[in-house]
Amino acid sequence: MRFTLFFFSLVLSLTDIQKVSAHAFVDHAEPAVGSSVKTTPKTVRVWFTEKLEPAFCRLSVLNSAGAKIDKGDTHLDQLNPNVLIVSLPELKPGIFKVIWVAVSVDTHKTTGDFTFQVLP
Ligand SMILES: [Cu+2]
Repeated sequence: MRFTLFFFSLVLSLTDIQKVSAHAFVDHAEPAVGSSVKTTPKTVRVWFTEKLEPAFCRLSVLNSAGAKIDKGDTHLDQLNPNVLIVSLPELKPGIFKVIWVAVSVDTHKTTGDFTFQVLP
């Protein structure tokens, strides 16, 4: 039993070493990074380059006054563990900033932000 545990943790640490360079960064998003959209999106979806650890991930959406306007329900896409989703209220035209905090399954944390615009 003790040997099995030792072997298991050895395999885990080797796996860890292989993944050491794999941090989660934004692959693409909906609305797209820097885009202008005419229809108000119901959600912001962000595709990351790695599988995410949902408990430590967050998407925040701020309006141009810097107020947080998302519904605070950041969650993973049930079908794709690389995708974070947060719901939005009805948006008025303006520029919105998405701030993301991502922790990949290798426990590395990355952060960043991007904007999109809702046209009148
Ligand atoms: Cu990493």
